[in-house]
Amino acid sequence: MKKEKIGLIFFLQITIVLLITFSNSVVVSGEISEITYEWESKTPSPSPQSENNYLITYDNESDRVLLFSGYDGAGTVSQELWAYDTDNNMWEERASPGFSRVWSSIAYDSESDLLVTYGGYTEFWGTQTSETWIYDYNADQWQNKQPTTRPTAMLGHQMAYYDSLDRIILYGGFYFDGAENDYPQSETWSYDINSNTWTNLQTVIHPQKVAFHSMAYDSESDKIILFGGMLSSNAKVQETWTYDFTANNWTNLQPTIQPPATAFHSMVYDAESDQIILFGGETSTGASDAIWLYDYNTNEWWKKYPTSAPPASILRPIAYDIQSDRCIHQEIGKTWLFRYGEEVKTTENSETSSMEITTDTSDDPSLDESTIEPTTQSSTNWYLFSGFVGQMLFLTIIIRKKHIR
Ligand SMILES: [Ca+2]
Ligand SMILES: [Ca+2]
Ligand SMILES: [Ca+2]
Ligand SMILES: [Ca+2]
Repeated sequence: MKKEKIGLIFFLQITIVLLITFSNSVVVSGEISEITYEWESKTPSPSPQSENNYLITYDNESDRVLLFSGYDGAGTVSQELWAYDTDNNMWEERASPGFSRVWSSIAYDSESDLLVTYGGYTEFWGTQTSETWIYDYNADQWQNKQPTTRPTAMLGHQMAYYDSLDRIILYGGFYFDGAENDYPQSETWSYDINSNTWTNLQTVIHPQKVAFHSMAYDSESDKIILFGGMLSSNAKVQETWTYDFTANNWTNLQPTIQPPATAFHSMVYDAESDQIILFGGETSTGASDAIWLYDYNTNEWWKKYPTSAPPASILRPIAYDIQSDRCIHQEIGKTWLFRYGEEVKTTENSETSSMEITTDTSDDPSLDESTIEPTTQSSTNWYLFSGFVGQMLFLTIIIRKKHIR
């Protein structure tokens, strides 16, 4: 090898290494991801005039939150159905079924793309029904399905859609005989819209005979989670249960920490974070505005402390919009959005490689650890340096070999 050639290669290598090293030391950008959980209030107009007792769910095919019925706080129970577009912060009134529902339950069957509501009262202490109605947002149509077999007329029961098996699961509820006697239920039923069939699943083990509990389906774990509820004695329950449809089996999960005994609360599954989100309800200290998260995989509940919250309330449920990763909650004149999840922030800082950020880990060390994505700047520099030393060594050997020859 000619001396000039070796010199040229050596010069080019040094220039490249210096350029790379220099450019990296001037601008170092990184991404910090942290877990955030905050409520945000919006004032869309028009909006539903429902203060509480509304039914709410999310149609994921149409990307709309559907809110049906509800009490206006001034003596009227609404017969309206409204659809909320989270992306555009817009409510739109849709077709009314011509009746209202109180202490009923609602679920969305994603395979059939239909909303289902079963049972409840037609008014406060009106007529107790055992009707199964479906609503199709796309066609804007209601239909009374009139299945031959069905659960008893009841109130305070809860439903959740078991996505993997395409069935709506119903548990609990009270039947009132009209003479001040209530008959709490402990039956687990499944409903298949496609065949319009209710089936009593006759589980051997099941939660207590509760009403006004809450249920949500964890799609990642393929399980329904149930928490809380009220007994016929009016006592509230502090139990976390799971239902597995394939095994047709309820299990009391007995986590070490749980929310206080609660009824009239609401639970949804945050698919983005694989967490169940519990909001509100009534505890021994009254109406609550608390947010709790439950992770089935670790069997742990954690209380969260957002800086703001909607007023403490009972029977003011939330729905989860998977496309926006937001929980939607309605108060007259206000629509509240809650988000729990990772937020990625871009930083531009020459100190990125040595930066350490910690967010609120006081109540949840396992979930709130922040991570800093590119902390590899120092190692990149180290690789460049090693490469440079290696090249120097290589050239020294070649020059030495040439001299020996
Ligand atoms: Ca739809
Ligand atoms: Ca279906
Ligand atoms: Ca899970
Ligand atoms: Ca989330």
